[in-house]
Amino acid sequence: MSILANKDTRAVIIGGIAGLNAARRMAQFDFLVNRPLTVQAFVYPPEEGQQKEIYRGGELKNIAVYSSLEKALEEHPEINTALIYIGASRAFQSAKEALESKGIKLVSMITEGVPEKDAKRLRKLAAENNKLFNGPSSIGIMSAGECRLGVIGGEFKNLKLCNLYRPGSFGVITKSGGLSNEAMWLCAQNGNGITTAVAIGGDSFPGTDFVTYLEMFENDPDTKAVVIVGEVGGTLEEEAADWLAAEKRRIRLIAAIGGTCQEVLPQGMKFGHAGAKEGKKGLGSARSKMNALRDAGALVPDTFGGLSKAIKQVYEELLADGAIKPEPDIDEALLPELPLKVQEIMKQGEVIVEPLIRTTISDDRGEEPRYVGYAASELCEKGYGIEDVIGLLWNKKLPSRQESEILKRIIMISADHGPAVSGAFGSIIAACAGIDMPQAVSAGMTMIGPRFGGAVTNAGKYFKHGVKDFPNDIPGFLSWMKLNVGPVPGIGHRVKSVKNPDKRVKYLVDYVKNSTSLHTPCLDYALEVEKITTAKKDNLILNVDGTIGCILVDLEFPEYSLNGFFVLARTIGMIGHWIDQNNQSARLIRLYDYLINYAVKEEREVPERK
Ligand code: Q5B
Repeated sequence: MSILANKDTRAVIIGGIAGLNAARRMAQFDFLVNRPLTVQAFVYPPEEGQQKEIYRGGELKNIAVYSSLEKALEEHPEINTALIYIGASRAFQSAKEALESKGIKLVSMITEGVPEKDAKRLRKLAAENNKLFNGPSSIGIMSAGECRLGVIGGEFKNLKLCNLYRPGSFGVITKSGGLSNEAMWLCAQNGNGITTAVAIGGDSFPGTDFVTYLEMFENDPDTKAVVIVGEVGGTLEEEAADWLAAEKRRIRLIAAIGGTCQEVLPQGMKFGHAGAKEGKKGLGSARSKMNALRDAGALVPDTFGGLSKAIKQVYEELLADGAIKPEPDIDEALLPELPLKVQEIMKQGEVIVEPLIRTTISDDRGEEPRYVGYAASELCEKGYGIEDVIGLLWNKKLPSRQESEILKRIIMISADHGPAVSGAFGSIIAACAGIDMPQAVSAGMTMIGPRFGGAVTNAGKYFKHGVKDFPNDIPGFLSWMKLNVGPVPGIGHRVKSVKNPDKRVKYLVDYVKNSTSLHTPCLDYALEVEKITTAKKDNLILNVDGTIGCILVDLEFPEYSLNGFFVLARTIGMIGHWIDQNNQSARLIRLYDYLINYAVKEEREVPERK
């Protein structure tokens, strides 16, 4: 058996991230002793509605966060314990609510810095409601083989080393969290382990005293002895001594008291815990506590170092009396192990995981992104530009200076073409409808397709095909296109024509051909095609998509990357249009009737339904 917590304990944690960490530690213990999750719910208003992920071994559980204790208890009536992990300013109110809640029997608080008057009020409230309030400043409660409340016990391997997977015969009561772990370890090494260990917290006015817990241990037949780790300050140890002396007790009492060093230090000095301070005239000194406990019949070693020996002595006496039987040896290898994370197993070379995706262009696992191996900041420092990053990420090659200049011009020249074109118009309508930037720009983006802007890839593809399969036969190429594809991508424009040439096209062609040494078979072929198509119709010029597509093919960019240049460049323009409309606080657009040809039926009567 155990006191305070057992396999039926179900807890709510009131608090944020620290509470989540505690819940994760508690779930490790649940896994070790093969019990259902202890933590059933969180209460933390800022994260209401969230689900917190907790692993019980390899099993993933989602624990709901509620805005109030009332709501948590409504959904989880099985909760009987509350752990307070919230800041000092709200700890009192949370603990009060928990103590006043019907189903909750035990409230344990880790919060430090709770005002003494509040701690006293909570203690009183607990007594009035016939409940237990443990803490403040308590690391928690551990019932071996049954339940862990809080982070008490430390990491998983420590739980095993302290035999906490099964009950022993020693109860533990400490003020200090750290020493509760130490005491559990000593009970495992020198005895057969613990039934329950309670850290009551080191404040001056703990919610529950030693005597209350001693009474509980006395009534727990499995607890044969209790280890108290006390310290200078307060009267809890003296009260424990009085309790022990008052009548014949079933349990043996071992007590280690910290703070005898006070004897060589200035009087009245305060130690680590808020309550660890000797009173006036040596009241509450470690020495007086030790004497009182010894006089009452407790086994009290001179120093903490003597605690091992004392526990061993009592354990052997209990064995000799037949009060306890030696625990059968447990094969540690049979105890569950926390599942390793995939990364850890991979490191050990024991598993091969097939990657879900493969990347060949960038890597962010170091201090900064590397594009095809080159650190982004180094590219900046060495004077490279956005066009070089494009070369790396889209073509896995660092362009030459001449190639970069061409790419830069392509982007600059196609960044925008006024508000009338499909893409910009789409973004403008969206902006006027109050749509946010990413969605408004996407509205424009959806326009990019075979007729508008999205002909770059296919222009590159088919002109390349022409160069290869119809090198000296442009009419043959055009017939093949008509038969197999339709309009030649990259040829034709809605408003540009031989008489109204597209200056952008002219500029790009001139620049590439006259200012660079790029070999341009694809562009040359397209210009020959243009001669034939414009002879048929004035507007069937090599358009901006076609020109860009051919130049990019000549720059050896992958075919399917080519539309990316129009997409990228035009994103700049569409963002500009969105900002522009917003700057003007533009109003919602509705088409005027005169812009619509209503080619519809005359108004008529709806026939009766048959
Ligand atoms: N015909 C661009 O057409 C447009 C023909 C053709 C043979 C062709 C059309 C087309 C291929 C796709 C393309 C990119 C839809 C254009 C761009 C960016 C922009 C936009 C901006 C910017 C225009 C009339 C007659 C018909 C057709 C024939 C047309 N195209 N024949 N090959 N390629 N091109 N798109 O004027 O005998 O009368 O039946 O699909 O490259 O988007 O500024 O606005 O920067 O924003 O509406 O520059 O050319 O003509 O389709 O009514 O055809 O010409 O067979 O002949 P239109 P349609 P017929 S650049």
